Amino acid sequence: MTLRVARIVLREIALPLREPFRISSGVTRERRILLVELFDPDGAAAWGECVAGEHPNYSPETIDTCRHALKAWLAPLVLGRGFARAADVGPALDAPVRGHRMAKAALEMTCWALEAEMAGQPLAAVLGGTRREIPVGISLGIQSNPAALVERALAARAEGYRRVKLKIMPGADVAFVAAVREALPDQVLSVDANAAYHPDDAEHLAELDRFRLAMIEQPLEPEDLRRHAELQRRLETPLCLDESITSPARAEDAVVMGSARIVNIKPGRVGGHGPAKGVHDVCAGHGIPVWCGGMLESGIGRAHNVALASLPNFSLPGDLSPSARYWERDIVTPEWTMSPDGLVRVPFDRPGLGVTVDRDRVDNLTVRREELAP
Ligand code: OSB
Ligand code: MG
Repeated sequence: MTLRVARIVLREIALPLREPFRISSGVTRERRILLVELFDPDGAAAWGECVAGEHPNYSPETIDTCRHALKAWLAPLVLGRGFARAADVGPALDAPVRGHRMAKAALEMTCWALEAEMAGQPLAAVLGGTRREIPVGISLGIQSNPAALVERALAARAEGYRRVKLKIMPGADVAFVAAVREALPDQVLSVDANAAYHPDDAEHLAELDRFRLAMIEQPLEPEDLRRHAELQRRLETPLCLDESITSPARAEDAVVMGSARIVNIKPGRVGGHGPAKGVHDVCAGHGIPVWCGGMLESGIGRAHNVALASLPNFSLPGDLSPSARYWERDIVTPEWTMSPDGLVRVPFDRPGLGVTVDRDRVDNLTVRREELAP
């Protein structure tokens, strides 16, 4: 079976979040989402989603740089060409194009979905996944005061989440975490700084050690593995890296240097499912647990993340919240749900993504559509 892409449809949809989501570097109220649809010459089709945000506040890429990269450089490398398997697509994109990992991931991941569709297999199986259900954690945005955060953390526990992650930044950290820990003495808690701190803040960050956090995620700037390693030596709490981990080699560097004891894997951040599997394998080889991060994806991106998170070393709860946490209504059926004990079921009983894209709803939300062909 050869993978051939005869036509690519890029669309931008606008999907308002039910609640604004604030991280240290900015707030998101509505997601502008770039969707990718691939068609093989015989009519098989598959969907994927680009995770880039509207502003370059998480990574240098944005939805607009991704659209440009896909149209100008990446789509022409795939259109009209045959691939023996989806795993060959990533290397074909990497050879002539540096960086632009989120744009590459959108195309590469959709090729994996197409391979799964054509094989009549669930994407999770094609990726090598084994887990039938995955524990779910929630990521709570920065709130205006500790009481507001406590309220949301209590609601999250009541919903059954296996882990509650609090976004922090200077000025919204120790007092906020203290209040939540007091209200939820036994809940698995973690924090995520999205690179808001400086190496000089080590002493301040050490104040978090007393809250028994499962991890502190990405305290320092993404490039700086060495100072993460120095910080880890000063802290009891494990560090987890997100933005810093851009490839399997970088994951290996981080682990060997002692910059992280846990790794967050987002396939969109590392260039797709192929490199995400590579990061997973490197970490497994070093005894480093991983979990699947989220980028406020629609139900399409979530399908890809859930499939990936079924791989064996995803032993910690992922940011895989159900559709209703983000959207009034998702763009897939069935919508993503979570069991009362905080698990998401991997759709091993259906081929491809395991969900159906609601095409009418996507059409209604589309603000821009472009068709690419050889
Ligand atoms: O750092 O994990 C992050 C959202 C946007 C940008 C960065 C991050 C996040 C999240 C969202 O934490 C998690 C989710 O999708 O539920
Ligand atoms: Mg993060």
